[in-house]
Amino acid sequence: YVLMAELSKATLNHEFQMFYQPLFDTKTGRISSMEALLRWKHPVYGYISPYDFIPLAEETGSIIEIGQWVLKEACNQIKDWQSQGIYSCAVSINFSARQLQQEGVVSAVKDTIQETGIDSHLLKIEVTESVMMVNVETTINTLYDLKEIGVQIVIDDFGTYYSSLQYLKNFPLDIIKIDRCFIRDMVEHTKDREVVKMIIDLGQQFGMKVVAEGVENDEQYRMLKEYQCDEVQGYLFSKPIPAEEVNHFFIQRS
Ligand code: G
Ligand code: G
Ligand code: NA
Ligand code: MN
Repeated sequence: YVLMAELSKATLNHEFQMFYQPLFDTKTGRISSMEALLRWKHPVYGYISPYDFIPLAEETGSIIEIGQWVLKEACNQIKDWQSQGIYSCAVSINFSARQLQQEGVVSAVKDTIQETGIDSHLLKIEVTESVMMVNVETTINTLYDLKEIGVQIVIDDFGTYYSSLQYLKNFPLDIIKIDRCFIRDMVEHTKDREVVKMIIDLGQQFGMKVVAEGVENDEQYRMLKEYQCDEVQGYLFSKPIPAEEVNHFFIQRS
């Protein structure tokens, strides 16, 4: 696979770019935070989705270097938004399995936060259930260590894998993101709607904030407000966009 060789050069060649997708508070309608989403702008093939290159990067191990770049970039962006006085905006980054298992991941996060001088509460780390499952004991310890620094922990795509209530009970989670497949079907199907309601109630009972991802239409948004889901994210509000475009968004919406 040709891409494999090129991927290892991409960081050096500055071919990566972060996009940001806003999350909104359902009570105020304001931006609550941003999810940082990686894009690879290949000189020949154009934008390549993380779906296509993250698994590859996991395999080759270049995910570590890429992940470090993402972390740095996100922290710099937090600092940038903060210093522009626009908003004190939290940013979440996604961690893959190998990143979370990596030795020294906690100190890497800690060092980057210190170097950039941001408030650690403004950084969130998103991990899917399947990523958490890789090595449960180690994962729990790592997440506790990250939380101790002040970073917020998000469980992403919740409801799609084993969805063990054990995770919600034993893992130090701050935010739970309901997978977009339930949001997609919630208007038409009672069962999906009930799952959404259940996750919102359970998450909030456990003291977590609940986010619905993949919100694409008004009816979904209306229901989510009715069920008192804390935050929403999706194409209805904005797709992932470059940081410069987000600035404009802040001024409009907040
Ligand atoms: O942004 P998009 O929908 O194309 O993302 C596709 C997938 O890639 C999602 O599952 C998302 O979580 C993942 N992804 C996006 N950015 C990053 C990143 O910086 N690191 C990791 N590990 N995964 C990412
Ligand atoms: O796995 P994760 O939840 O991190 O994936 C994030 C991806 O979801 C991003 O790549 C983004 O492009 C995509 N996404 C964001 N909003 C929507 C939406 O409303 N509908 C769909 N289908 N995808 C979305
Ligand atoms: Na995510
Ligand atoms: Mn998700």
